[in-house]
Order: sequence, then C-alpha cells, then structure tokens
Amino acid sequence: MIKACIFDLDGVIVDTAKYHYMAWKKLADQLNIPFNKKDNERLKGVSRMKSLEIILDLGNLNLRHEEKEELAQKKNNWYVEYINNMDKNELLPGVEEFIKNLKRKGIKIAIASASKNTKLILKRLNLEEVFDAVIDGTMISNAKPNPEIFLKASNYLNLKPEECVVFEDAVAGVQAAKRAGMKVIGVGEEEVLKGADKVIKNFKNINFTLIEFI
Ligand code: G16
Ligand code: MG
Repeated sequence: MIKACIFDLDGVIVDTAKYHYMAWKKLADQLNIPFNKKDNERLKGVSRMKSLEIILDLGNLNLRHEEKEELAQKKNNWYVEYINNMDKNELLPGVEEFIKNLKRKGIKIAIASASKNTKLILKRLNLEEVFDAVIDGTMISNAKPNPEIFLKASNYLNLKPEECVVFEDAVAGVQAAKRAGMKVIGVGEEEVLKGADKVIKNFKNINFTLIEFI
C-alpha cells in the first residue's frame, strides 16, 4: 500500500528549468559557447557541477577545478536572482490541489531534489511547512540516477521503499527511483520517461486514485 508521495522539485512542483536555462545561457554566451534549449534538456535533474561540465564540453573547454567553481558560483548568483522574484503563481498546474488532496487522505509527502536551492524555492512558493520531509542536494553524496536521495526520503519518513511513489520529470530521476525499489510516475512526455510505471502530462485533474491503483 502506498503511504507516501515523494516529489522531485524542478519540473514537477515548479518550472524553475526556465531560470536554470536563462542563467546557464548567460554564462555560455559570456564564454562564447553555443548553447540552446535542446542542449538544456541534458541538464535536467543533473547536479550544478555536472551541468557546467556538459556546457564546457560543448565548447571543448577544459578548465581547472577552481575556475569551474567560480563559474558555477556565477551561474548560481544569477539563478538565485531570478528565483527570488518567483511566487506561488509559478507552481505547475494542479500541483497545489493534488498535494492538499494527499494530505487530506493521510498520505505523507516529501521533496527529493538535487537542487541546493530547494529551501529557498519552497520559501518563495510558501511551501516551507507543508512537506513531511525535504531532502535536497546539500544532504546527499551521490546524484540521481543513484537512489540515495529517495532512500533517504523513505528512511526519514520511516517507510519501506515499496510504500513510496516518486514523481519525476527527468530520466535520471526515474532511474534513481526504480533503483530505490519505488514506483515512479513520470511528469512530462511518455517517450522521454519510458522507464516510469505511468506518465502524466501534469497534475491538472489528477486525483488520489492515481496512486491507489499504481
Ligand atoms: C534540479 C534541476 C537541475 C539542476 C539541479 C541542481 O534538480 O533539475 O537542472 O542542475 O537541480 O540545482 P542547483 O544548482 O539549484 O543546486 P531536481 O532534482 O529538483 O529536478
Ligand atoms: Mg526535475
């Protein structure tokens, strides 16, 4: 029986992907590296440093660790500026209602996000107090597709992996959830999220039966 829903943040609860893209694009332009929306798809669910390495690869640029740290920091400063202007209106369609519904039914809810800015984002969305567990990029040593983040979440909730269902928009996240032994509902395109047990476009008109019969 499903007792908890574990949500990825970027791309599931809120569309921060567009702000990540704006900040990475600004950095890529400064470095004269061609970078477009299609390249950006490869950055979803991936850590900050790994994202930078993908961009540097596109420009065949090899930098020292300290230089990379500096660039990652620069990108993050721009990103934080963007998300500081974000509010509840940027929640993805149907999310708030779905979460309320789960709470009413006594289902635990958690966040498992690679982002080190998770706390700030939840604050901007007025959702700091809503989740029973928040596991973010500052609390893990292995990024998705490693299952660590999801296992930490179920552990924190005192539940077995098979009692949890994960909502993910990234391929790496779907793999991580599967490796954790959890059911996964993909949020996005069916062709992209093939490994998921089920795929939904978004949370509009989605109700509790979705997790009851998975
Ligand atoms: C998110 C995004 C990624 C981003 C990562 C790290 O993960 O999908 O694109 O690179 O967080 O973010 P930050 O630079 O804020 O630490 P998720 O797991 O919420 O999809
Ligand atoms: Mg995501």
